[in-house]
Amino acid sequence: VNSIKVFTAGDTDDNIPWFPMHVAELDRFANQILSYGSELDSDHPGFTDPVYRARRKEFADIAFHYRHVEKLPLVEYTDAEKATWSVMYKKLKELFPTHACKEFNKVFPMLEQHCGYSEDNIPQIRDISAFLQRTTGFRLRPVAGLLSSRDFLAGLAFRVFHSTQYIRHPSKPLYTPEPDCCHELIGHVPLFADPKFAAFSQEIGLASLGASDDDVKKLATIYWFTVEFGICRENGEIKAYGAGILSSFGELEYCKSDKPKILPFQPEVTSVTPYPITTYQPTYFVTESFEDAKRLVTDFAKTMNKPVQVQYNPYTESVEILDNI
Ligand code: NLE
Ligand code: FE2
Repeated sequence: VNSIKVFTAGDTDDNIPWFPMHVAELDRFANQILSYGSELDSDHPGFTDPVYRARRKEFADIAFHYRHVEKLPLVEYTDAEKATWSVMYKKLKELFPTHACKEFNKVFPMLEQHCGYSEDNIPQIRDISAFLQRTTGFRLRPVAGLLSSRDFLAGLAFRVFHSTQYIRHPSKPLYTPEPDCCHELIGHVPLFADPKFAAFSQEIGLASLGASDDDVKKLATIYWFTVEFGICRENGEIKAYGAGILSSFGELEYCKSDKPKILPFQPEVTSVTPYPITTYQPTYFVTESFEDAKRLVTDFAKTMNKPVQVQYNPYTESVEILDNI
């Protein structure tokens, strides 16, 4: 029998890593980013572009100061930014019918209808988040830079997706190793409107709460090979559902070529497979269905030996710790 004990933040045992208990506690992550979104590496295409760098700082500052109680920030994009979006959008749209999974292709027209998706408009996270809340309860919040895997995955437990708002540098529209609004809004958002995919994503997040560093790393790798770079088969044909593929014209074509290695999604294997972050993936894992993938993650989480088991309560928007008696 499971009885439910309601904890508040900081109440958990000292040897369990801290995790948010209520969705508003995700605010704590807003200011603990690993690198601020405006600090570009020397090999970044925007490194020597002062206009781009200043813009990145504006976006980072908006996210740094955002709090859960506030309305999501609206952004006015410049003509140059819209032009980059437009290039991406048109090219990707050509490939979606043949290269994206059916769940993606079902949602995409709804986003065009309800959320301002079009080749001349970069949609606003405020509108998208409202749409997602009505469909699966997912929502977006802006993020100022790179979060730790632990913090990022914890968001998913609450059906919250941390989303960047800036756009990639115009010199490299068809592939960037870094997430940007094209990647988040075109790659991730459509699938978060699918109930089964939403449940699968949340499952990874719930498994991460209170997990050891080692287990968080494994879950982050599972996240990478599914939510970011997952593929599936439809009538024997490879289709992409991972956001990192769906937002990159180059990788979307590549994933269906004979170059990558394709293996079945198996958490024990997938969670320890190394991957590059700045090139196309040499290996993809195929999932049978989102329900099946969720079941595999649930089973995998049971082998993790976590000190606490949690469940999400959508009425209170909090997680509850289950006491096994
Ligand atoms: N490579 C992807 C793109 O160009 O949109 C972004 C991947 C972010 C993990
Ligand atoms: Fe992503």
